[in-house]
Amino acid sequence: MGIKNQDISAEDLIKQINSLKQKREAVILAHNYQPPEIQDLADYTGDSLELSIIAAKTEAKVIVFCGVRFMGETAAILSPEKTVLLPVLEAGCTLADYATAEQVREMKKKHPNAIVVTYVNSSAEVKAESDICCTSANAIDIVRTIDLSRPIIFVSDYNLGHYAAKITKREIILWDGCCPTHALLSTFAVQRARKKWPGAQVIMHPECKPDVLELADFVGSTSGMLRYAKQQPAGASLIVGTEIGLLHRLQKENPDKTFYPASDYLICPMMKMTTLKNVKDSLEKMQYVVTVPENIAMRARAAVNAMLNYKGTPKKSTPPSPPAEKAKGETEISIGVE
Ligand code: CIZ
Repeated sequence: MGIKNQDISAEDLIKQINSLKQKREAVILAHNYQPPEIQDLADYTGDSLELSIIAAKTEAKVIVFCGVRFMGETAAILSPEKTVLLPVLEAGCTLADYATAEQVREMKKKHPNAIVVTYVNSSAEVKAESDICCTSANAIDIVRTIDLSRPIIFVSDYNLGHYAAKITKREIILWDGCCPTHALLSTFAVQRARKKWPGAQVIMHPECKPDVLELADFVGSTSGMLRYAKQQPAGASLIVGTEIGLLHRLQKENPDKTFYPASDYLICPMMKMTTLKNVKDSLEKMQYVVTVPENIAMRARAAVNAMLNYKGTPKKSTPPSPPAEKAKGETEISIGVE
Protein backbone atom coordinates (compact mmCIF):
# COMPACT_ATOMS: atom_id res chain seq x y z
CA MET A 1 0.00 0.00 0.00
CA GLY A 2 2.82 2.41 1.04
CA ILE A 3 4.84 1.55 -2.06
CA LYS A 4 1.79 1.96 -4.26
CA ASN A 5 1.12 5.41 -2.84
CA GLN A 6 4.71 6.51 -3.40
CA ASP A 7 4.23 5.71 -7.06
CA ILE A 8 1.30 8.04 -7.52
CA SER A 9 2.22 11.01 -9.66
CA ALA A 10 1.66 14.56 -8.47
CA GLU A 11 -0.97 14.93 -11.17
CA ASP A 12 -2.94 11.93 -9.91
CA LEU A 13 -2.65 13.06 -6.31
CA ILE A 14 -4.05 16.46 -7.25
CA LYS A 15 -6.98 14.76 -9.03
CA GLN A 16 -7.68 12.65 -5.96
CA ILE A 17 -7.42 15.67 -3.67
CA ASN A 18 -9.88 17.63 -5.80
CA SER A 19 -12.42 14.83 -5.82
CA LEU A 20 -12.06 14.28 -2.04
CA LYS A 21 -12.38 18.01 -1.52
CA GLN A 22 -15.77 17.98 -3.24
CA LYS A 23 -16.91 14.91 -1.35
CA ARG A 24 -15.96 16.42 2.00
CA GLU A 25 -17.19 19.93 1.10
CA ALA A 26 -13.75 21.16 2.04
CA VAL A 27 -11.62 24.18 1.36
CA ILE A 28 -7.81 24.06 1.23
CA LEU A 29 -5.86 26.93 2.78
CA ALA A 30 -2.08 27.30 2.45
CA HIS A 31 0.21 29.63 4.33
CA ASN A 32 2.59 31.83 2.33
CA TYR A 33 5.50 29.72 3.62
CA GLN A 34 4.18 26.37 2.35
CA PRO A 35 5.98 24.49 -0.47
CA PRO A 36 5.12 25.78 -3.99
CA GLU A 37 3.02 22.75 -5.02
CA ILE A 38 0.85 23.16 -1.89
CA GLN A 39 0.38 26.88 -2.52
CA ASP A 40 -0.62 26.10 -6.13
CA LEU A 41 -3.09 23.46 -5.00
CA ALA A 42 -4.79 25.64 -2.38
CA ASP A 43 -8.04 27.53 -2.80
CA TYR A 44 -6.54 30.41 -0.82
CA THR A 45 -2.99 31.40 0.09
CA GLY A 46 -2.22 33.99 2.73
CA ASP A 47 -0.86 34.80 6.16
CA SER A 48 -2.23 33.08 9.24
CA LEU A 49 -4.74 35.78 10.04
CA GLU A 50 -6.05 36.20 6.48
CA LEU A 51 -6.52 32.44 6.29
CA SER A 52 -8.29 32.22 9.65
CA ILE A 53 -10.69 34.95 8.58
CA ILE A 54 -11.36 33.06 5.33
CA ALA A 55 -11.87 29.91 7.42
CA ALA A 56 -14.42 31.71 9.58
CA LYS A 57 -16.34 33.05 6.56
CA THR A 58 -16.31 30.01 4.28
CA GLU A 59 -19.40 27.88 3.68
CA ALA A 60 -17.16 24.81 3.54
CA LYS A 61 -17.64 22.27 6.31
CA VAL A 62 -14.05 21.12 6.40
CA ILE A 63 -10.95 23.31 6.41
CA VAL A 64 -7.64 21.76 5.45
CA PHE A 65 -5.09 24.15 6.93
CA CYS A 66 -1.71 23.64 5.27
CA GLY A 67 0.47 25.38 7.79
CA VAL A 68 1.50 24.78 11.37
CA ARG A 69 -0.48 23.89 14.47
CA PHE A 70 -1.11 27.36 15.93
CA MET A 71 -2.68 28.39 12.61
CA GLY A 72 -5.05 25.44 12.66
CA GLU A 73 -5.87 26.27 16.28
CA THR A 74 -6.66 29.89 15.45
CA ALA A 75 -9.03 28.69 12.70
CA ALA A 76 -10.65 26.24 15.13
CA ILE A 77 -11.01 28.98 17.77
CA LEU A 78 -12.75 31.28 15.28
CA SER A 79 -14.85 28.51 13.67
CA PRO A 80 -15.74 25.98 16.37
CA GLU A 81 -18.57 24.56 14.24
CA LYS A 82 -16.23 23.56 11.40
CA THR A 83 -13.79 20.68 11.16
CA VAL A 84 -10.22 21.96 10.89
CA LEU A 85 -7.63 19.51 9.61
CA LEU A 86 -3.86 19.87 9.89
CA PRO A 87 -2.34 17.51 7.28
CA VAL A 88 0.88 16.98 9.29
CA LEU A 89 0.46 16.16 12.96
CA GLU A 90 4.04 17.15 13.83
CA ALA A 91 3.94 20.55 12.14
CA GLY A 92 4.51 22.79 15.15
CA CYS A 93 6.13 26.19 15.59
CA THR A 94 9.31 26.68 17.61
CA LEU A 95 8.40 30.31 18.26
CA ALA A 96 5.01 29.28 19.70
CA ASP A 97 6.82 26.80 21.97
CA TYR A 98 8.76 29.64 23.62
CA ALA A 99 5.78 30.58 25.78
CA THR A 100 3.57 28.48 28.04
CA ALA A 101 0.38 29.58 29.76
CA GLU A 102 2.09 29.09 33.13
CA GLN A 103 4.95 31.44 32.17
CA VAL A 104 2.47 34.08 31.02
CA ARG A 105 0.57 33.83 34.32
CA GLU A 106 3.88 34.26 36.20
CA MET A 107 4.72 37.31 34.13
CA LYS A 108 1.28 38.82 34.80
CA LYS A 109 1.86 38.36 38.53
CA LYS A 110 5.10 40.33 38.23
CA HIS A 111 3.40 43.12 36.26
CA PRO A 112 -0.19 43.15 37.53
CA ASN A 113 -1.13 46.35 35.70
CA ALA A 114 0.22 45.19 32.34
CA ILE A 115 -1.68 44.44 29.16
CA VAL A 116 -0.60 41.19 27.54
CA VAL A 117 -0.24 41.53 23.77
CA THR A 118 0.37 38.11 22.26
CA TYR A 119 1.63 37.32 18.80
CA VAL A 120 -0.73 34.90 17.01
CA ASN A 121 2.22 32.53 16.69
CA SER A 122 1.33 31.06 20.08
CA SER A 123 -0.67 28.19 21.51
CA ALA A 124 -4.38 28.48 22.28
CA GLU A 125 -3.54 28.22 26.01
CA VAL A 126 -1.22 31.23 25.80
CA LYS A 127 -3.78 33.21 23.80
CA ALA A 128 -6.30 32.39 26.54
CA GLU A 129 -4.05 34.17 29.08
CA SER A 130 -3.75 37.27 26.86
CA ASP A 131 -5.68 40.51 26.60
CA ILE A 132 -5.23 40.95 22.88
CA CYS A 133 -3.49 39.18 20.02
CA CYS A 134 -1.55 40.71 17.16
CA THR A 135 0.08 39.57 13.95
CA SER A 136 3.20 40.87 12.27
CA ALA A 137 0.80 42.79 10.02
CA ASN A 138 -0.84 44.78 12.83
CA ALA A 139 1.55 44.64 15.84
CA ILE A 140 2.32 48.37 15.65
CA ASP A 141 -1.33 49.39 15.38
CA ILE A 142 -2.27 47.13 18.27
CA VAL A 143 0.53 48.49 20.51
CA ARG A 144 -0.60 52.02 19.67
CA THR A 145 -4.09 51.28 20.95
CA ILE A 146 -2.87 50.36 24.44
CA ASP A 147 -3.45 52.95 27.12
CA LEU A 148 -0.18 54.78 27.82
CA SER A 149 -0.54 54.24 31.56
CA ARG A 150 -0.42 50.46 31.13
CA PRO A 151 2.81 48.52 30.72
CA ILE A 152 2.83 46.08 27.79
CA ILE A 153 4.04 42.50 27.99
CA PHE A 154 4.73 41.33 24.45
CA VAL A 155 4.58 37.54 24.01
CA SER A 156 6.52 35.76 22.48
CA ASP A 157 8.69 37.13 19.68
CA TYR A 158 11.45 39.33 21.06
CA ASN A 159 12.35 40.78 17.67
CA LEU A 160 8.82 41.75 16.67
CA GLY A 161 8.24 43.23 20.14
CA HIS A 162 11.51 45.16 19.90
CA TYR A 163 10.56 46.49 16.48
CA ALA A 164 7.10 47.54 17.72
CA ALA A 165 8.72 49.30 20.71
CA LYS A 166 11.11 51.14 18.43
CA ILE A 167 8.46 52.33 15.99
CA THR A 168 5.86 53.28 18.60
CA LYS A 169 8.44 54.59 21.10
CA ARG A 170 6.69 52.58 23.81
CA GLU A 171 8.47 50.73 26.53
CA ILE A 172 7.61 47.08 26.11
CA ILE A 173 8.42 44.14 28.35
CA LEU A 174 9.90 41.72 25.85
CA TRP A 175 9.75 37.94 25.85
CA ASP A 176 12.79 35.73 25.38
CA GLY A 177 11.61 33.94 22.24
CA CYS A 178 12.26 34.04 18.53
CA CYS A 179 11.60 32.36 15.22
CA PRO A 180 14.80 30.36 14.64
CA THR A 181 14.42 30.70 10.87
CA HIS A 182 14.24 34.51 10.84
CA ALA A 183 16.85 34.74 13.59
CA LEU A 184 19.28 33.00 11.24
CA LEU A 185 19.45 35.99 8.94
CA SER A 186 22.67 37.89 9.66
CA THR A 187 23.89 41.35 8.72
CA PHE A 188 26.70 39.60 6.86
CA ALA A 189 24.22 37.68 4.68
CA VAL A 190 22.27 40.84 3.86
CA GLN A 191 25.41 42.80 3.01
CA ARG A 192 26.60 39.93 0.83
CA ALA A 193 23.22 39.80 -0.96
CA ARG A 194 23.35 43.56 -1.57
CA LYS A 195 26.80 43.20 -3.13
CA LYS A 196 25.65 40.29 -5.26
CA TRP A 197 22.52 42.06 -6.53
CA PRO A 198 23.32 45.78 -6.50
CA GLY A 199 20.29 47.94 -7.08
CA ALA A 200 17.91 45.44 -5.49
CA GLN A 201 15.82 46.64 -2.55
CA VAL A 202 15.89 44.65 0.67
CA ILE A 203 12.54 43.73 2.20
CA MET A 204 12.41 41.98 5.57
CA HIS A 205 10.11 40.42 8.10
CA PRO A 206 10.00 42.02 11.59
CA GLU A 207 10.88 38.66 13.15
CA CYS A 208 14.45 39.30 11.94
CA LYS A 209 16.96 40.57 14.52
CA PRO A 210 17.11 44.33 15.27
CA ASP A 211 20.60 44.89 13.79
CA VAL A 212 19.56 43.07 10.61
CA LEU A 213 16.33 45.07 10.30
CA GLU A 214 18.43 48.25 10.29
CA LEU A 215 19.60 47.21 6.82
CA ALA A 216 16.10 46.90 5.32
CA ASP A 217 14.46 49.26 2.84
CA PHE A 218 11.08 47.95 3.91
CA VAL A 219 9.94 45.92 6.91
CA GLY A 220 6.62 44.10 6.79
CA SER A 221 4.61 40.95 7.27
CA THR A 222 4.24 38.54 4.37
CA SER A 223 1.04 40.31 3.29
CA GLY A 224 2.84 43.66 3.64
CA MET A 225 5.75 42.44 1.52
CA LEU A 226 3.35 41.17 -1.15
CA ARG A 227 1.67 44.57 -1.31
CA TYR A 228 4.99 46.41 -1.33
CA ALA A 229 6.34 44.24 -4.17
CA LYS A 230 3.20 44.91 -6.25
CA GLN A 231 3.77 48.66 -5.88
CA GLN A 232 7.30 48.50 -7.35
CA PRO A 233 7.85 49.33 -11.02
CA ALA A 234 8.30 46.60 -13.63
CA GLY A 235 11.89 45.44 -13.78
CA ALA A 236 12.49 46.03 -10.06
CA SER A 237 14.46 43.48 -8.11
CA LEU A 238 14.04 42.68 -4.42
CA ILE A 239 16.05 40.73 -1.87
CA VAL A 240 13.64 38.96 0.43
CA GLY A 241 14.39 38.46 4.13
CA THR A 242 11.75 35.98 5.20
CA GLU A 243 10.97 32.28 4.88
CA ILE A 244 11.78 31.20 1.37
CA GLY A 245 8.22 30.00 0.60
CA LEU A 246 7.09 33.59 0.08
CA LEU A 247 9.31 33.89 -3.00
CA HIS A 248 7.02 31.53 -4.92
CA ARG A 249 4.02 33.79 -4.49
CA LEU A 250 6.04 36.98 -4.97
CA GLN A 251 7.39 35.70 -8.28
CA LYS A 252 4.03 34.30 -9.42
CA GLU A 253 2.22 37.57 -8.75
CA ASN A 254 5.02 39.75 -10.14
CA PRO A 255 6.41 38.03 -13.24
CA ASP A 256 7.95 41.31 -14.38
CA LYS A 257 10.14 41.60 -11.24
CA THR A 258 12.98 39.55 -9.81
CA PHE A 259 13.21 38.20 -6.27
CA TYR A 260 16.26 36.83 -4.50
CA PRO A 261 16.46 35.14 -1.09
CA ALA A 262 18.46 37.18 1.43
CA SER A 263 19.95 33.86 2.55
CA ASP A 264 19.57 30.25 1.45
CA TYR A 265 19.05 29.26 5.09
CA LEU A 266 15.64 30.87 5.49
CA ILE A 267 13.74 27.59 5.45
CA CYS A 268 11.22 26.66 8.13
CA PRO A 269 11.40 22.86 8.43
CA MET A 270 7.89 22.71 9.92
CA MET A 271 6.34 24.61 7.04
CA LYS A 272 8.07 22.39 4.55
CA MET A 273 6.64 19.16 6.00
CA THR A 274 3.39 19.27 4.03
CA THR A 275 3.28 17.09 0.93
CA LEU A 276 0.51 16.44 -1.61
CA LYS A 277 0.16 12.96 -0.15
CA ASN A 278 -0.38 14.41 3.35
CA VAL A 279 -3.17 16.58 1.98
CA LYS A 280 -4.76 13.61 0.19
CA ASP A 281 -4.52 11.46 3.33
CA SER A 282 -5.86 14.27 5.43
CA LEU A 283 -9.04 14.48 3.34
CA GLU A 284 -9.36 10.74 2.92
CA LYS A 285 -8.93 9.86 6.61
CA MET A 286 -10.17 13.17 8.04
CA GLN A 287 -6.90 13.67 9.90
CA TYR A 288 -5.60 15.42 11.95
CA VAL A 289 -8.55 17.19 13.49
CA VAL A 290 -7.52 20.32 15.41
CA THR A 291 -9.60 20.80 18.53
CA VAL A 292 -9.35 23.38 21.27
CA PRO A 293 -11.29 22.72 24.51
CA GLU A 294 -14.12 25.25 24.72
CA ASN A 295 -13.01 26.66 28.11
CA ILE A 296 -9.69 27.64 26.51
CA ALA A 297 -11.13 28.49 23.09
CA MET A 298 -13.61 30.91 24.69
CA ARG A 299 -10.85 32.97 26.34
CA ALA A 300 -8.49 32.69 23.38
CA ARG A 301 -11.33 33.84 21.08
CA ALA A 302 -11.78 36.95 23.21
CA ALA A 303 -8.10 37.87 22.66
CA VAL A 304 -8.27 37.17 18.92
CA ASN A 305 -11.55 39.08 18.59
CA ALA A 306 -10.10 42.01 20.54
CA MET A 307 -7.50 42.24 17.76
CA LEU A 308 -10.07 41.85 14.97
CA ASN A 309 -12.20 44.58 16.51
CA TYR A 310 -9.26 46.98 16.37
CA LYS A 311 -9.41 47.03 12.58
CA GLY A 312 -10.17 50.74 12.62
CA THR A 313 -7.18 51.80 14.73
CA PRO A 314 -4.84 54.52 13.43
CA LYS A 315 -3.18 53.35 10.24
CA LYS A 316 -0.34 54.77 8.20
CA SER A 317 -2.68 56.99 6.24
CA THR A 318 -4.28 58.54 9.34
CA PRO A 319 -3.06 62.11 9.81
CA PRO A 320 -1.04 62.42 13.02
CA SER A 321 -2.81 64.01 16.01
CA PRO A 322 -2.02 67.68 16.64
CA PRO A 323 0.95 67.98 19.05
CA ALA A 324 -1.14 69.19 21.99
CA GLU A 325 -3.36 66.12 21.86
CA LYS A 326 -0.66 63.69 21.03
CA ALA A 327 -0.16 61.31 23.90
CA LYS A 328 3.23 61.15 25.55
CA GLY A 329 5.46 58.54 24.00
CA GLU A 330 3.48 58.37 20.77
CA THR A 331 5.33 58.65 17.53
CA GLU A 332 4.46 59.72 14.06
CA ILE A 333 6.86 57.28 12.50
CA SER A 334 4.75 55.04 10.37
CA ILE A 335 7.18 53.29 8.11
CA GLY A 336 7.43 49.61 8.24
CA VAL A 337 4.93 47.04 9.32
CA GLU A 338 1.94 46.86 7.07
O1 CIZ B 1 1.32 35.40 10.81
C1 CIZ B 1 1.81 34.80 9.87
O2 CIZ B 1 1.18 34.32 8.99
C2 CIZ B 1 3.29 34.66 9.83
C3 CIZ B 1 3.85 33.55 10.57
C4 CIZ B 1 4.04 35.49 9.15
C5 CIZ B 1 3.53 36.57 8.30
O3 CIZ B 1 4.10 37.65 8.33
O4 CIZ B 1 2.59 36.38 7.56
